[in-house]
Amino acid sequence: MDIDVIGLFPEAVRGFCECGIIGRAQELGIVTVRFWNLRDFAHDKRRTVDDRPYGGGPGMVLMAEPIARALDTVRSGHDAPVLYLSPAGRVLNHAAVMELASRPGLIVLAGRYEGVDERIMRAAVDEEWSIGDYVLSGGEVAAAVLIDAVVRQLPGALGHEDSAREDSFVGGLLDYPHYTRPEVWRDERVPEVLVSGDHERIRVWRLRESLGRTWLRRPDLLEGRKLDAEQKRLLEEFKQEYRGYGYE
Ligand code: 9WO
Repeated sequence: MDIDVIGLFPEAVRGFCECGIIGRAQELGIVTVRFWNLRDFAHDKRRTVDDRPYGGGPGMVLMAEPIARALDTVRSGHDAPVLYLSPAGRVLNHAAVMELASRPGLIVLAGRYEGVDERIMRAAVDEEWSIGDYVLSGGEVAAAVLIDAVVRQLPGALGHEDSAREDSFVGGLLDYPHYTRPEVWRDERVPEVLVSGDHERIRVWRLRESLGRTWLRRPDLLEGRKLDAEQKRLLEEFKQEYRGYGYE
């Protein structure tokens, strides 16, 4: 997959893309992420990319021409839908991530200041995406989130394929709790089942914890979800134990 990031501070995204899973996916040739600075596409010596808004008001607006030139350059390499990150976009979730991960390439435009000239939005932006209902300092942060979520789902990116399938949102459940050494930390012991070596007991414990946590923290994820007999039983067990502690 080819991903191109265009903005005023594309280097802010580079750090996220050159370490960890995304960095290794690039080394393995699973994905190539390129970074394009709008100032390199300005047509004047002062490398102007923004100007005051027509109609007055605070702040600056990113000009259409540098964005158009950047897109022309990027698209000469590989054509792909142009995604713009803003709170007005379609909110990213796991299904959307999988949809984006199925594409051969992405061109991600990150805005700054008050936004971009509406004429380039109409002429060149294919899709608008949001990572949540809040306003950030720039689209770059959202671009990093989108790229990370998408690249993790590319075949081979995680190495241990099971991790992708086990990722809570693949199964539609929240994650079970994780523990590591030491076995006792400040007098708190790791749950006995996890050091029992009994893989079936561990699988059941983790499934019950995932179901229980989802019920407690994100009951909306369980709405309309068909649980099998084991899952129903385990969730009931969790609820009884939880109520047994007097929590409800
Ligand atoms: C900001 C905005 C606020 C409410 C409704 C629509 C909006 N569009 C923009 C916009 O284009 N902002 C630019 C990008 C300029 C200011 C910094 N930018 C930004 C993107 N802030 N917050 C985001 C963002 C992107 C994705 N998901 C959540 C927030």
